[in-house]
Amino acid sequence: MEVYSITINDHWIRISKKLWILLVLVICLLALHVTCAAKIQQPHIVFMIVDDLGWSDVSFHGSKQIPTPNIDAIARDGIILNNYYVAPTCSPSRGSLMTGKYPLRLGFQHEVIVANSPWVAFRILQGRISPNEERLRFLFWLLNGVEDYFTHFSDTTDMSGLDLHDGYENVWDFNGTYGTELFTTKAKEPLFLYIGQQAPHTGNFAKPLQVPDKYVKPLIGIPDEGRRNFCRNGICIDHSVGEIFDALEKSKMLDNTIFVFTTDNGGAVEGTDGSFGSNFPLRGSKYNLWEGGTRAVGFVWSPFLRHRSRIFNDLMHISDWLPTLVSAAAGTEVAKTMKHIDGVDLWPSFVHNLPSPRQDILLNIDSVDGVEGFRWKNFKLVKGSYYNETFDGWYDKNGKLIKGLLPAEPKARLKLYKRTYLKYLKRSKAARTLWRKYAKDPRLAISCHTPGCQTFPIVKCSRVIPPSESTCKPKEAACLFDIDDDPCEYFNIAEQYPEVVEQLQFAINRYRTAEKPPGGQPPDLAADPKLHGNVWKPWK
Ligand SMILES: [Ca+2]
Repeated sequence: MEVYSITINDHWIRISKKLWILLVLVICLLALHVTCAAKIQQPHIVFMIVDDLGWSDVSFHGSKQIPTPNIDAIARDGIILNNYYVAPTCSPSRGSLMTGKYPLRLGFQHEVIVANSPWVAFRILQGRISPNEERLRFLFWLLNGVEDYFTHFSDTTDMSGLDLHDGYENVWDFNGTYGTELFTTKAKEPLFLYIGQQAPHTGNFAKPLQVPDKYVKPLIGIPDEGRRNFCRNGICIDHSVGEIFDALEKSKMLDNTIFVFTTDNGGAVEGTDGSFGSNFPLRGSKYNLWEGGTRAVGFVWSPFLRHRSRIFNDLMHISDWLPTLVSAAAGTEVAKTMKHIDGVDLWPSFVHNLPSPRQDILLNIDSVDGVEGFRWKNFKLVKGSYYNETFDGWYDKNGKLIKGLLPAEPKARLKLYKRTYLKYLKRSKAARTLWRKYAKDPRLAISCHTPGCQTFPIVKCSRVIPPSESTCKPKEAACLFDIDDDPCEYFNIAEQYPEVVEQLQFAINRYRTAEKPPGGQPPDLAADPKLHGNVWKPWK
């Protein structure tokens, strides 16, 4: 099994590289072992993680601003993950993905690990992959969380330099090539393909939203310029998904492929980080534990999934991908041998339409900021608040703070949108591929295979937004919500269910001793690209 890794983003390359090596080696070795022993057919795994895509930044969640027909077509023919959680920022999510562990076990529970911060695993970049591991190929990647989409230079407050790499080589000759298209081109020869797309995260702070003119047309109806430009980034991602899906079919690999799509955290709202994501109607934003920060866009598609075109309402956490993909590649018995992880093998649930064995999720314990959260069945507990309660409110479809009553959508506009959307969906590359190959029409309704299941992955809440101060003061006491009945976290029910609060608090405390000291360190001036030929690279 050849292994490729494209673009590693968002301040975490030092640890991620090591962890990714571990992940792919584990999967490859286990898969190889079982293939030899039992002649199991190995799947191709295509794993795409996108950066800062919010709940309402895809049209299959109901967004009428970002048409994502390719993403929607595959999601609607696959399994849509409707109670799927990630960390509220990049480093912890990606750390969990690589290790199958909760971020607090990695020292990733507090803030992101920035590119010029010393990190013990950093030396892994210094050519530690031996010639015997040459089949483990790392192609294009970038080190920082932000960079120019065209020049591929990354700027921090005090430092600037090229941040585009092919293995251990610096890549200078793609100046002018748009980032999303560059990585898509590089991703067309997969077997085990990890694609960490740069978008829709903002570029450098001086020019955060960059997109070629050809993506401008479909979104001229969005009045807010920042949101409009952010949406164009979302269209780029959709285009990328369609291209890769098409390439899989042309390479005759689709029949044997598992395709995973996930975001790494909720959308950043109101211009935070220069971004204009939307998590509507969920509460909060990137950086916090409300649903808007942690309930993620995600789906899995594969011909191996016998009951497709359905919504998976059971709990899932990003740490589950490691044992789940090991299970898919090597069998459930091999996945069971993975010890000391928090992730749960969901492959049998996906393939056989079984309930998830996962009953709870530790959302985080950050002792530095005093923020913690836990989901158990339908209940969710949140305690503490980041950034002095700045992101504790509700934000509309443009990522703007909602005050009072939410305006209703004009009916005529909804009709027009529906007609246009169905056309987009039918004409998308992914839909045409699904029709040609499997006679599947993604415009058809999602089916239900279990009693009480949903057929539409759209969260709806009351138009009346309660004042957050009156319902929940998470800095003073833990708040409790029933997410099944109240997905928008309007109503704090901690006083009605003190025994549930106590039980969830007890569950959190069980993890407290596992919390490692946060790994982020102050920037090291020796990391300055000026000292290394204007390139972001290992400096120690
Ligand atoms: Ca992110």
